[in-house]
Amino acid sequence: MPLSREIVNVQVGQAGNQVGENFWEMLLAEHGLDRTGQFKGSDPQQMQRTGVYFTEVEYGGTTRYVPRSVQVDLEAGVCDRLRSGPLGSLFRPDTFMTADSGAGNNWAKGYYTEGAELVDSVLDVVRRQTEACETLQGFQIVHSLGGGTGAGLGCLLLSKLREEYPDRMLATFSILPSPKVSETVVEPYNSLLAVNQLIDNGDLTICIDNEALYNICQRTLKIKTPGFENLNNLISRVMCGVSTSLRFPGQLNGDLRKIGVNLIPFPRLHFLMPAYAPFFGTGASAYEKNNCSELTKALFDKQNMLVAVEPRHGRYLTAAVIYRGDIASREADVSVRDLQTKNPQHFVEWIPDKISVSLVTVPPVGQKRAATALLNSTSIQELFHRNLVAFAAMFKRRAFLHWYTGEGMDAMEFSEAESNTQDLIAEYQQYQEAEAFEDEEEFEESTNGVNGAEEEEESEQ
Ligand SMILES: Nc1nc2c(ncn2[C@@H]2O[C@H](COP(=O)(O)OP(=O)(O)OP(=O)(O)O)[C@@H](O)[C@H]2O)c(=O)[nH]1
Ligand SMILES: [Mg+2]
Repeated sequence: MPLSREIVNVQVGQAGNQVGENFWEMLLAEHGLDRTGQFKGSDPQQMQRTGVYFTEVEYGGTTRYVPRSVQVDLEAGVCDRLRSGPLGSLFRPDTFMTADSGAGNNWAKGYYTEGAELVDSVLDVVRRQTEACETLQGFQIVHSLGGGTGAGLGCLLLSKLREEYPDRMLATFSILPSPKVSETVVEPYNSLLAVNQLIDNGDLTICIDNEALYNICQRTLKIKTPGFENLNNLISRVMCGVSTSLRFPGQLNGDLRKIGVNLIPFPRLHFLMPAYAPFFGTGASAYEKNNCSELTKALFDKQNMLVAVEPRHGRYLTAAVIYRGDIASREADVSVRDLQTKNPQHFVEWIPDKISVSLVTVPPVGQKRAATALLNSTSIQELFHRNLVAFAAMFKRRAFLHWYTGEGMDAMEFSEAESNTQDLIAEYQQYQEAEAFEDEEEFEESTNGVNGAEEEEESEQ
């Protein structure tokens, strides 16, 4: 078996563990594994790189593939359900780390008090996993930003991992709250405090916006009142899509760092918007033929994006597209190029090869062809703006602040989170407006520079 560059998955809090359960279920199916982690598939491609997410274990004469994952929560309920559910026997029993206190929707409890008490034992479990790796590529944290545990403890873990593994990639699948899905009043506080941490400690933040998921479920999938299981199914598809080129042999496949290198022109601007195609409702055939250019167009359509912003308000800095199924490389390149030449105003001109393309022949289970994109669009500032407005309205009056200061937090940290987010928004805006050459003078300087060098060469001769 070829060398797998391992990823350690850490799922934190209710959303983290519920999404995580769905993700592992889908991953099992993609790799031909049953719910106990035994291979039942027929395609050798399924087995080649299982080592990225699974550890191979000999157990009672059979080979089992065990998720390289740690399940964390400050209350036991969700993890207990996971353990007694259909995937209960899949995970290593000693990788569940729970407490009884809960974080009660309070970021400060997750980051400073209750979470801080649990974090060292979580790191011990993580370390046991990393020590068994040959070439660890990095971590992925799955969490929501609206509650106390996933957001607070999730960010605390991120900063500890940054300290202990400074040269490994830290990716997060971060779920942003929407009033359409949840009405908890302090969510804007929790999510902005989390974003503040993610800006400085994350390498790759894949933003998933419950608002967009809800809209896709209602408008495209025609589900009247979407539940978490519906939302989480969409998230898992994207998580599988994004990691396809890490998990299967194919052209241009790589690792988390390669994804980062191609997508992130400036370290703070690492907030990516995922898109997926095709989404299909019940009744529509999963086997519908979608040609490559239709898929590509759909990925850059607002309706297929997992963040509820208007992409036309911004410009794309970079993008990565991952095609699955029988799509030819030439076909993919042409459709990506076409899209850019037809819509040049939506792409910054000063990054020439901004869309990277990967191809994997293995399609998702139940589909013939599919595509996933990670978009680095300056329009994501609208997501942070939405959060900032809700945050500022309450913070101006210091509403609910005592719950946080009661855990030892300083109001200063709220102000810092606010201004860090304002700065981030301004940075996206700055690069959105940047031209290849700011004015004619700069353009001439650059061309003179070239001519100047030539002239010099000539005079030397
Ligand atoms: N997509 C999705 N969102 C969820 C799910 N569960 C909760 N959320 C959202 O996540 C936010 C609340 O975070 P939770 O994950 O429930 O909280 P927690 O991390 O367990 O933190 P506590 O406050 O300590 O319970 C809200 O915005 C919810 O709408 C889920 O299964 N899927
Ligand atoms: Mg919880």
